[in-house]
Amino acid sequence: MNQNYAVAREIYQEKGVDTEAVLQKLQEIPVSIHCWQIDDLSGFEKSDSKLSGGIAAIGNAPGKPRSQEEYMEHLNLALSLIPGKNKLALHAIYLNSNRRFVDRDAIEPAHFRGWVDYAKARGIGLDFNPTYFSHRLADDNFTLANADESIRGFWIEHGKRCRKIGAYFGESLGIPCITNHWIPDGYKDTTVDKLSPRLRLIDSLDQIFSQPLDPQYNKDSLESKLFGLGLESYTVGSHEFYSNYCAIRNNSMVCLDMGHFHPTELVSSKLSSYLAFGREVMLHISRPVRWDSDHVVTLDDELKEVLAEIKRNDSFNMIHIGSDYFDASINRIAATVLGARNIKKALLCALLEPTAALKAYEETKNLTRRLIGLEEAKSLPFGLVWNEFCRRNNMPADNWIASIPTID
Ligand code: RNT
Ligand code: ZN
Repeated sequence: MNQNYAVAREIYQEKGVDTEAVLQKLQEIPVSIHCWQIDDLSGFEKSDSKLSGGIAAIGNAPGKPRSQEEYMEHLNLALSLIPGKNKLALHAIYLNSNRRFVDRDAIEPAHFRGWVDYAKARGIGLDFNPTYFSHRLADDNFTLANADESIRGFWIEHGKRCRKIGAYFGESLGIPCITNHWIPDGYKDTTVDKLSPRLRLIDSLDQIFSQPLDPQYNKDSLESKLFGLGLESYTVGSHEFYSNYCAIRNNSMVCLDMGHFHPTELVSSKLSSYLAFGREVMLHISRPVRWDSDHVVTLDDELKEVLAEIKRNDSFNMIHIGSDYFDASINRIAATVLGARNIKKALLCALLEPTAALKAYEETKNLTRRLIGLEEAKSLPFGLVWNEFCRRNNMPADNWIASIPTID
């Protein structure tokens, strides 16, 4: 056994933590890696639509894939450097349409057969995202809440088709797909009628979800947001809106994106309120810097706290972990790997936490020991366990960047 790991194992053992059991769990808990950091959310759609919807991949680092083939090479490389169990989260614009343009209201499972083969070959599951942006019918930033019935109908059809593709993923792979719906809808400036768009959104969602799908194949999540670029004043799909929709309709779960809240609001403190009602939650792990900037995820306190919450409540079957960031100012393959590894590192920290002891302090009202215990846990040698995890996955623990040829 690796000497460093042996030392770490002993140190954790003294704290009542079994690192072997932890390594096994870390191997099995899936993290859904988003496919869109690799190419700044460009996708494979044969259209010249620009990224829209109030989001932006800012930067011009060299090495952006110039073709679908190159995109796949970059994705393969990224996935080959992320240890443990993964899923891959796709967006509808990553369809394979044989060099023909297929509009969003016409996409079919067949356009994603290649991805199913890809996932099968790797033994991973797929998640899905309808693309309700970067399209001429989203130019006014209204999709499912659009007052124009034909435009709204177009996007409803897109949502319905995406759920079917999600179910196709789930059925083909034997791993449920989570289809996450995020719409940009909203206004830049002071809004007079905030209610009507929300009533239209309820109606659109009800139509999209009118066909029940086996949750073994497809589950849906609804992603709320506070504001977007050019959409600063009003967002139809707010946190309260979707929380109520999901609870009342009981046909979907909320998706909490870490960048979609007021800067002092923490996703980590929201999770238990959903668990208390037996609700599942989808997570978009992101990193906001001053705004919803979608910076590459770093191993910061809030990331560790989110993962710790899931572990402390033993809710890995209820809270689904996915990544969402896009930074075009650094190497895109490295960005994908770095953020994903940081999520897994935070997961490792959570699993290594001596939670039982900490909970006992809390139950016996020993709040001094609780705080000391939390602080001491921070300097335990989790990095040595991480290195062992990478070793067992036949992946480099450090200097993995040397495997990325497009980097200086
Ligand atoms: C946008 C949302 C959404 C997107 C992806 C591309 O603010 O976070 O999840 O980032 O669908
Ligand atoms: Zn998101």
